[in-house]
Amino acid sequence: MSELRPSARRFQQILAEKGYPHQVMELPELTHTAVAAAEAVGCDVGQIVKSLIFKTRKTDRPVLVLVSGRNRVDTKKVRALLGEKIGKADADFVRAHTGFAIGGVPPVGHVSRMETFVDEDLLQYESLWAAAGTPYAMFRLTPADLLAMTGGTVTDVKA
Ligand code: 5CA
Repeated sequence: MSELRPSARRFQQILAEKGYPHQVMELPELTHTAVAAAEAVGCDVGQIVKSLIFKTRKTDRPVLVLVSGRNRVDTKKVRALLGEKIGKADADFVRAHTGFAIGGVPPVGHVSRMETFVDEDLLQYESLWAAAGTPYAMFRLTPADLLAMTGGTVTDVKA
């Protein structure tokens, strides 16, 4: 296997330290959007796990929403689950709390622990693909892996 770029290598190390055997795969094409990622790995766009960071309005806490590449997040549904309004996080907030830049944010291995919600639509697939540290890196996992790795709450978050 060829050398991974630094952030992808760092994420591969994080997986290994946590005892996960999953392999980070670097792709020749950009995978910074769900559609691009699905094309690059040859899967359905619904199988792409988008790792989206939101910020609670009053308390400035990061919230992680793992959503199918097919779906958009209804922030009102997340608000109802949290009991607090949320807004989109900016790039600096995402990097500060995850340790990764937008476009490569993985679902696990972040700097901060955060409340995590998992789109129930992800559970219908046999396998999923998620970002692995850079906009060129992905890894394959099952829905059960995603739940075990993140401890997220499965729920309806889609718009
Ligand atoms: N590697 C792909 C597929 S896994 C990926 O990371 N997709 S993603 O959807 O999880 O991450 C991109 C998301 O970052 C976008 O959906 C959007 O919600 C967010 N984003 C993009 N640009 C900005 C920005 N300037 N500020 C805040 N959030 C942004």
